[in-house]
Amino acid sequence: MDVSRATLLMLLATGAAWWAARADEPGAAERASQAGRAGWRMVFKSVFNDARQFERQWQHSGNVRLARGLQPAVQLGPADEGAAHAAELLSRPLDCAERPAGELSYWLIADGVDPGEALVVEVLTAQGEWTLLERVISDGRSASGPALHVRRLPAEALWGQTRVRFRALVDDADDRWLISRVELRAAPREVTLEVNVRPALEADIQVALLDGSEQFTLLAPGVRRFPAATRLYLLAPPSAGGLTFSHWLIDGPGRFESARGLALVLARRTRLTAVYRAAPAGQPETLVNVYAAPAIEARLLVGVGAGGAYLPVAGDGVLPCLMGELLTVAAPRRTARYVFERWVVNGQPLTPSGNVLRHEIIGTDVLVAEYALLGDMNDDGVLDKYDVDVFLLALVDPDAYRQHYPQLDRLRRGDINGDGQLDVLDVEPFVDLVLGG
Ligand SMILES: [Ca+2]
Ligand SMILES: [Ca+2]
Ligand SMILES: [Ca+2]
Repeated sequence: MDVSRATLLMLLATGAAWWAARADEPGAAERASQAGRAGWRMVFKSVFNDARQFERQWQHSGNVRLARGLQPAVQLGPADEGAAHAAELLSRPLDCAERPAGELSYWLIADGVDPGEALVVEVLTAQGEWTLLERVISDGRSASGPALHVRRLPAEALWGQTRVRFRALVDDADDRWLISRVELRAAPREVTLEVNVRPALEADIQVALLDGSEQFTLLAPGVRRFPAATRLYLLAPPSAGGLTFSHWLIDGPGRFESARGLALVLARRTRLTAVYRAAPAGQPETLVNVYAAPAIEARLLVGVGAGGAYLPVAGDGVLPCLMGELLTVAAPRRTARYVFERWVVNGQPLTPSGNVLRHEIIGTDVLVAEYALLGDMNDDGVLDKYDVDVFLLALVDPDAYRQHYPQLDRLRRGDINGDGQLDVLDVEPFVDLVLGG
């Protein structure tokens, strides 16, 4: 008994040093589990430092008790008075419903356990069966510290009442399995988006995630699952099967949206229908050309309708539209090298011109976002040594600059670091730009 106690203390001391070294960091289990899995949420966490919480979180049978080391743990075993028995630790039901993936992690020390003896880790499936996650077999050697175990849950365990079970056959007075920090994490809940077309047609719906992470074409009728609370923008084609877009129906006949572009947050299962009808007079399909000149590093954003959501389009976007439709196009105010100057609509410069353009389609329209080179203070289209004196003029004598270049906005061109001021802090980035250009 004493020997085993000494072994245990030594192991715990080793483990404590190990834990202490990581005390200020996020848990290693956390890091291991979250690597490349942004947005995963904790479903269950047990750290075994509170007896009442332990009894709420777990059922147990056999010799199972909390262990007071520096790192709190739960201990399966030893065999009381040498009587072999099954020690079992069973979590309360855990809700993993609608989670696309899940993962169990825990830390384990096998102390005094004979070679070949095993700890069995299982989860309860929706069919009511226990499925093996891991069988940890002791090699009989002393561990140098707790070891992290991470296991993916099988799909059958992703339901509303799953449970985690640890069990071991304990047959000696010094057998101890020490488990600490049990965590179950899962990917965010998913909800279903169903997109239909009326009458029964096929249509390519453009879909963009509003966080900018993804853009794709969904063939409707079609179904796709997304993490709950995903913000989406959908754009129906202007025509399908010889018919013209009329409106969107959202979750049945209750709500509708007349613009082809539809922004929504997926809070729950959602059904959308794109409704098409015979083309009304004066609303034929047309092509609209939207691009930036010169081509900038960033994308323009095009919204169809008055809604505030946009579909990113590449530098030379040709967009099928309907006559009379309202487009909202947002050009980035600036990029690392360029600054927005004005919109030119069908050859006509708009002055003054904000970077967000609202335009009603009147034909085969061409919408151009014109950009100037950041730091091109004399407006000759190049960035070179001839801009240096002019930059200094704009910096020290704004009135004189205005007299020389009445058509130019000194702040837009000269605020190189983008802090809203043209001042000495822009000198160094300006020099970098000139040398780099
Ligand atoms: Ca044993
Ligand atoms: Ca210049
Ligand atoms: Ca500045």
